[in-house]
Amino acid sequence: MYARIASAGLRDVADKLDGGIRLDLEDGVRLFAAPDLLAIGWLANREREKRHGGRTFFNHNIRLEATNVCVASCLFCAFARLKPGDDGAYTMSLEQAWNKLRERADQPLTEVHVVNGLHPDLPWDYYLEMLRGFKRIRPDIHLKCFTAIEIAFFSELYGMTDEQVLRDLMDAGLDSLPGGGAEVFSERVRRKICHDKADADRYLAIHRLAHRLGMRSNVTMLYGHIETDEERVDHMLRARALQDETGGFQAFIPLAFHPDNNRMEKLPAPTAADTLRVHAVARLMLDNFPHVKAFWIATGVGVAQTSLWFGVDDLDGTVQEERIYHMAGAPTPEAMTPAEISRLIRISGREPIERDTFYNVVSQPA
Ligand code: V47
Repeated sequence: MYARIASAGLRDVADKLDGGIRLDLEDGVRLFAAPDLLAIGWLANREREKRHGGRTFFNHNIRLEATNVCVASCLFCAFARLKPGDDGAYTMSLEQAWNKLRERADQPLTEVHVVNGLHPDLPWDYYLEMLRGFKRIRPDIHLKCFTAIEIAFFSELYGMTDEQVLRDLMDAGLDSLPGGGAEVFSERVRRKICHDKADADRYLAIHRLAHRLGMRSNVTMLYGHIETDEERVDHMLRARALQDETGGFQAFIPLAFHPDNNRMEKLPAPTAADTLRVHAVARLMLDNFPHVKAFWIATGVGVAQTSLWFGVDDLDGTVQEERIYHMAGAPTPEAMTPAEISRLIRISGREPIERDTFYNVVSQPA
């Protein structure tokens, strides 16, 4: 393989990785430009196996989107509706939200992942009470809720500091933050695709604060639209720099852009080859991130399986009732059982491990 790495023009990158020397912006851009995808996959797989061997993580979770009313106007979004009465707009009552958990009393779920629109007129107590209710129904459930964009929005809407917002939510039961809303950190890209929500510095500042308050979080990257290779690598490097400071990130999650029913629908969806490359480059650049996750809803199941040989060690979870991707045209199922995910991992030649949100082993399916 070393001959192949050399003929791919990546000998010096392999040498850096062997010597424990960090890759820089220029290395990352070259990894995106080099034609030999398998050489890059091989390098990323080596890093993955160094950390995790063949172990591949997933969790038994549900997704809840309590409202799609959203004052932001992200061009890529097919989920949001601007005002409460608009066609297709919905906001769950607290009872409806809690019922999503009550209905699954028979499932050994370990996590609820909540992502909402930025609703302009719900009371602060709606969110606090939602979390308290989930913990009343299932005291042991992990609540991974609200992107940093939602946290920034709450601070402005309710006139609080980010720290007050996070502390109130933690008191009500919040356990960690998901990685959504990061999109691409580049100011140029944000101006074009999501100009009216928190910028990259604010996003990262909220994660820094969450880590300081003792929470863990993830960070995503929405790829395959107007961003350049350099902007992808810059995004990874900004996440890596914060991880150097805090160590609070668990997973980096590239999210494949889905072009249906949104204002960027003229763009093609990213190819499978690009998806594999993005995950592989993330594994190579992000030497301080324990996990690289492929969100199977976004990548498609087959590509997610293949990605397990391109640097990925985590497939998110069972998910259930995902709306953001399905409204943007995702053809994947809306849920998988733990047995189905385990089988998909196993037939990819990897070892399935059911984890909790902190990557503690819950079970090792046969
Ligand atoms: O922030 C919205 C993305 C994200 C589209 O932290 C789209 O464990 C593609 O962040 N095409 C929400 N992407 C989902 C998310 C996530 C998913 C899985 C695990 C975790 C985690 C977080 O979905 C949004 C946005 O970047 N998104 N619309 C679209 N048309």
